[in-house]
Amino acid sequence: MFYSKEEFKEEFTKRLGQDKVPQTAYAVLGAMMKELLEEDWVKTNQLYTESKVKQLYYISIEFLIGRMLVQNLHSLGIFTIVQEGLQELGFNLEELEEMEPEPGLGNGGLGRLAACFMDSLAALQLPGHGCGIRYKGGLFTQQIENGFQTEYPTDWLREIEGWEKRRDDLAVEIPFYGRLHPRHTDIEWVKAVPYDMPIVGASGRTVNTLRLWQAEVSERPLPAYKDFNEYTLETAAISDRLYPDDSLVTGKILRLKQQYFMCSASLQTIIKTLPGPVHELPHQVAIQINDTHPAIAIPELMRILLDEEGLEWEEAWNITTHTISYTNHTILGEAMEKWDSHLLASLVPRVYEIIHEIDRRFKEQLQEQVLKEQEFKKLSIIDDGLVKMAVLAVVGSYKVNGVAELHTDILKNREMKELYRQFPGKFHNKTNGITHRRWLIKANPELTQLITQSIGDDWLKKPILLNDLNKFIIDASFQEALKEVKRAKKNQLIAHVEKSWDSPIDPLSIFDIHIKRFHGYKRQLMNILHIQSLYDRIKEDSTYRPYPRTFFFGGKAAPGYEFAKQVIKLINVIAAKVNQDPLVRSHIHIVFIENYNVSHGERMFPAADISEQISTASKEASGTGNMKFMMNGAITLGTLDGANVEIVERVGKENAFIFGLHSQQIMLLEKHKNYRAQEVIEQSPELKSLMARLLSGELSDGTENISFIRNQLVDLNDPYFVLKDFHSYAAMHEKVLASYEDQGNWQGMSVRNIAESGIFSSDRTIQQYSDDVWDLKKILNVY
Ligand code: 4GP
Repeated sequence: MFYSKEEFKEEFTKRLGQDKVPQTAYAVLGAMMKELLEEDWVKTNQLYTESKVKQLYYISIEFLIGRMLVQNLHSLGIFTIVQEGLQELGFNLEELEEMEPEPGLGNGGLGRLAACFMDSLAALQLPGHGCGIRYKGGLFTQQIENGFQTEYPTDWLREIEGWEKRRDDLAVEIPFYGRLHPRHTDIEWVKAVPYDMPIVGASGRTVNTLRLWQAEVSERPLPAYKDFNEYTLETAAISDRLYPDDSLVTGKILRLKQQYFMCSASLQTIIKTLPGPVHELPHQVAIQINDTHPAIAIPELMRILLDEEGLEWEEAWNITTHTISYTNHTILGEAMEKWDSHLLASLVPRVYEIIHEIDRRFKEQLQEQVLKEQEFKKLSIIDDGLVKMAVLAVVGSYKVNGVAELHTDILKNREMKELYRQFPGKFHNKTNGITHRRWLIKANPELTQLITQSIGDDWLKKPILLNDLNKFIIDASFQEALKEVKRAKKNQLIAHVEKSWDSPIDPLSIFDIHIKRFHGYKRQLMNILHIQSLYDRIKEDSTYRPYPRTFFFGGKAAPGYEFAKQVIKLINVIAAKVNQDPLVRSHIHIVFIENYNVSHGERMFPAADISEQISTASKEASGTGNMKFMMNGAITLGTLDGANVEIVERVGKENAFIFGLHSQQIMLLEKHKNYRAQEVIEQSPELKSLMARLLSGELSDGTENISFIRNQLVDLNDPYFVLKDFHSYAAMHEKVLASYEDQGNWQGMSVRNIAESGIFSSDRTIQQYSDDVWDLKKILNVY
């Protein structure tokens, strides 16, 4: 360990030798970091084993962890030493950080939440680990070519000078296929090899583990019917890509294989390393399943308990339903997984048999009640030849939660109404959170410093203390300093973006940022249509010369999601037109950030003035980007959806820009089917003209086919209410402009947002999960 800059420099120089290129410097620094945390990692594990404390395993198909180097420097409390030391040796830490590939282990909110949770567990010194898949390629790399999203394979593992440790000694075998009777034979075994990544707790010595499984060929004999080459390819595919295309049955099989692979490997290891008898499992282990992807853990745990541990059904079921808990992250039907029974029965025959039995027993219980056919159907795990994983997840776990108050209410009263009636005690809310260590301390050291100068440094460990900033709301010098920070962050973002974006960005403009996956309900379409209407207005009305705004977009569309891809194209077409127009471009400017990822986010959240959170009310389960913006002083322009509702409750309506239909209104329109998009268009000359030009192709560059956008807005009657909310959205934008003119008030709003953001730290969320669901004890790694 080095305790001073001088010690660091000495050690670093010694290891670097004569080879002073940044690549070597990066490798040396990485190696030093790994050594530094190794001892704490080993000790933490020993401590957990010896003290037999209850441990949490968080199983998730995604972990969007972002780069680790600088985060780990912060956690180890040596960031400043290293940064300054490197500088004195002629290296730039930021430049070295850029060499670290971004782990491609996640897609969006679900995976980033899992990463924040890992960070908070370690920071709170709680014994909790992640279990996932070590995708070779992860999610695709997005490039914008001629305005279109094109997808390229990502190969982050090839480059990484890893933080991970391969653990051959802990490999396990996963059974696929085969015949069950008289006993399970003809199995295709797949070997699961764990790669462990350290998750370093903030300024503590706790180092938890993110265990990622890689699929490899097994040494066990293959069944006679199986071709070895085919088997090898199929095996490698399991840990090759995140979310393989599932439009064909081969893709569906692969997704299911991934899920079973991840769950079986994790559970086998958990059971194998259990310190006590297996019936004590619920006291020794908590297993959280992140959405339905790991729901197959429920029958798999049953399989292990019944077949390998020899327990009776009742006991095994009792253990399982006191060990596993489930978080739902979305009410979108498309994301509530349903698997074809035949597929399950063929791929994992014993697991399917168990699901069947769980369903049979549950239905038997239900027979004792008077239920309508529709209710019974909703409660069926197996229905119409499909296995409904969300129902299985609820029936098989002891706690079920939504991720924001509104979302949990919708689950209880609508989406899972029937299940909630059966199991009222299981349902609870845990509003999401974000780690302030990455999203404020790391991403925005300038703001961190300002806050610490103003209220001391206790907030670093207890982010709720950001509340103390409320006393600076009308403090002119604090406001001035905050403005300075924002300016600096905008300039840094510009410097970064301008390398790849060829039209200059005005640092004095309002930065209005919309970054998230592309999806109909997230309504990037509404944003771009509004920008087009601003363009028209500037051209037509010589008195309309609004304060300059830069609209940023970033995010990926799922490869098979044509509508979302057309929205990306539309944004880029309109961007080209707007940015080239000498009159318009001094008022509005559009920037599309290619291949948006965690590192981009770290630059964008701190630079934002406006946080676009404009989903159709009731559709966004929570959102976490909204919290990252807020913590960095941006003001929410949004609907009353997801956690926006709780943000507005904290800051007050006057410190946010809220517009649009409420969730109740949306749900009523959906229920009664009495929304007519065409009528809305007819009543608005502005929308009429916009739509006519959009649908005629005039807004596109002639190469683009907007049939999916047309289909959504016209044929499908605008299911996300883009047209219905358009005018209130536009009006709120005007209010933003007016408010920005009063800088004193604006800065006050910004302070208020930061001051109230502490509650949205994932430390709060994790503590609540721990208290209400997992029952973990804080363990100090002292030696
Ligand atoms: C996301 C939700 O869309 C988002 O609202 C929420 O904040 C996030 O999970 C974390 O809870 N869902 C997904 C998904 O990313 O794949 O379903």
